[in-house]
Amino acid sequence: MKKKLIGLMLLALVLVLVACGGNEDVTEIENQSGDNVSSSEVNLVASNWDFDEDTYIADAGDVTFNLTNEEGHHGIMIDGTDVEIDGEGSARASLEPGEYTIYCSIPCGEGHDDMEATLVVE
Ligand SMILES: [Cu+2]
Repeated sequence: MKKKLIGLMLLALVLVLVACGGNEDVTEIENQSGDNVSSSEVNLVASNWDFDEDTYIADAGDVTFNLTNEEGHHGIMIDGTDVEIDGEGSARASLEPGEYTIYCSIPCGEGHDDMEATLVVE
């Protein structure tokens, strides 16, 4: 993870030196590394009876999950992982690339069974 970041920084530095005055390239690299940092964190917002996204995407490795309840009282558990949050809070796990299913972990009412989302770890 850190090696990747250092690699990106070196690449950005080389591009800055090579493309002297080419501002567009520099901006692109900055955006790229910004995305990489933020995708190790997954923010979920639960309401009655849905999550705010159908699919969440994260980088393989350590991923932090943050759950907020916008409406109702919900939790999450993620199939094949130790991740479980009851109500609001955070959990962290080291994840291999793959596709996982996120479920609501709290019987929250009539739409509980529909509360599913997909997590894609790349
Ligand atoms: Cu539920």
